[in-house]
Amino acid sequence: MTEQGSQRPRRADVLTWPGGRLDFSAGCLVMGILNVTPDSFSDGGLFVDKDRAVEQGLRMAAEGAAILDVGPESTRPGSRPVPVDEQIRRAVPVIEALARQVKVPISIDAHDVEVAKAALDAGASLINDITALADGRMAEMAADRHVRVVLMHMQGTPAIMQASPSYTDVVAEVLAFLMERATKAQAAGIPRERIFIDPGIGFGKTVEHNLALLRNLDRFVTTGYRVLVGPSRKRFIGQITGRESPQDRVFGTAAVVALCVQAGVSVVRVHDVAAMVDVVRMASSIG
Ligand code: HH2
Repeated sequence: MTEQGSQRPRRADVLTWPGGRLDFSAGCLVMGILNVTPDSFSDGGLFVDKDRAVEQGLRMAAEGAAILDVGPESTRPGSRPVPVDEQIRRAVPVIEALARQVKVPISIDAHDVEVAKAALDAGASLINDITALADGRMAEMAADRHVRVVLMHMQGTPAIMQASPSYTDVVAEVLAFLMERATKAQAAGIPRERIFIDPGIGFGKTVEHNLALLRNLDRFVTTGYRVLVGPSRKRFIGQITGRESPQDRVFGTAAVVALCVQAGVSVVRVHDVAAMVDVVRMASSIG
C-alpha cells in the first residue's frame, strides 16, 4: 500500500441492505449511466424507448457495472427542468423492468422528491441528487426509506452554471459545501456509511476548476465519506484533448478514471462500462 493509501480511512468493505449490496473490497466500483432522456449531452435519444433502455441496463450489468444510474432529466449546461410527471413517465417503467432482471442496485438521478419516491417504489435503492438534498424533504424521505444517497456539488443551476463559474479556492469551497450537506443529511437521520460525496465535475466549473478538484481527490477521500466522481465524456476532456464528439472522449475518460482509482475513489460514474471496468481493474491491481 502507498503511503497515501495507508492514511485512508478504514470503512466497512461491504454495504448491505435487504435486497442489495455493494462490495468495495476490490476497490472502486463502476456506476453505469442510463439516461432515459431525448437530450442528454452524450447518450441523449438513444434510450428513450423503454425496451432499448432496459437492454442497455442489462448490457451494462453484464459488463460489470455495480450500480445502474437511471437519469430522466438532462442536466447538461444550458438545460431546463423537465416536469416531474414526465420524469416519472420516463424512469419508472425502466426501473421496474430492470429491478426484476438484475441483481445490481439501481440508482435514480433526481433532485425532485416525487421522482425519487416513485423510483424507490419501482425498485431503486439509491438516490443520486445533484443538488445534494437542497430540498429538505428529500433528506427526510431518504432517511425514512433507509436508502443510500449521493450528494453532489454544483455552483448555480444547469441553465446558467457554465456562464462564469468563480471560486476563491475551489477545492476548499466544494469540500466545505459537501461537509455541510453531509452533516445535514446525518442530522436528518441518514447514517454516515450511506452517504457518498461527489465534487460535481463540470457543474459550474471551468477546466482549471475540474483539474484542481481531480488533483485533490485525496482531500475528499480522507473525510471518511465514500467519494463518487462523474468525469465521463465531459466537456473538459474535449477541451484538453480536442475531441469534439463526446463519443471520442473514452480514452480521456479512462485517464481520469485511473487517477480516481489511485486517489481512493469508491465509485466512478461512466457511460463506457466495459472499458472502464478494465481500467478500474488494472489501476486497482497496481495499487
Ligand atoms: N453528471 C451528470 C449527471 N449526473 N451525477 C453525479 N453524482 N455526478 C456527476 O458528475 C453527474 C451526475 C451529467 O452527465 P450525463 O448524465 O452523462 O449527462 P446529462 O446530464 O446531459 O444527462
